Amino acid sequence: MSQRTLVLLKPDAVRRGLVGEIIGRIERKAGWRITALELRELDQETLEQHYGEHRGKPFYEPLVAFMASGPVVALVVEGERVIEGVRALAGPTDPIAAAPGSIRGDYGTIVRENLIHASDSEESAERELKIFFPGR
Ligand code: YYY
Ligand code: MG
Repeated sequence: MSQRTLVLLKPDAVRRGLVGEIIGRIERKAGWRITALELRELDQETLEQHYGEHRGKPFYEPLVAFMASGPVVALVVEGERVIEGVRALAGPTDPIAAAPGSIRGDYGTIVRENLIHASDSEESAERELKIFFPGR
């Protein structure tokens, strides 16, 4: 089942020079394709839409501030079961709990600075792709 997902390489990944490494892992999965890619800074409105489900939680304000602290790389990735697949490559939210071999497990220590966002369902992917790549 071919799908599309939104991936964000967060400001920590860009600052630490891990963009090539992370994109390389995605590219090497057989049959997946990057169909859009852009370095950009995220404004408050975009972040409020993107992370709206977390508004009111204790980590929300620092999360939004972190996501606005530098450029991110936004990608559209297409391919077989790519929504579940990129989530598996990323690993769970807490990088210390994430298994070695996953992106978060290999490079992260802090929950907020966990390197990568990936849509978590078909519904989220559709909603998030509209925010970041309207008209695609
Ligand atoms: O989908 P995923 O990114 O794995 O986690 P979410 O539960 O949707 O949280 C979004 C984002 O918020 C997470 O990637 C880091 C941050 N965060 C946090 O800073 N502290 C928490 N306790 C939970 C999440
Ligand atoms: Mg999430």
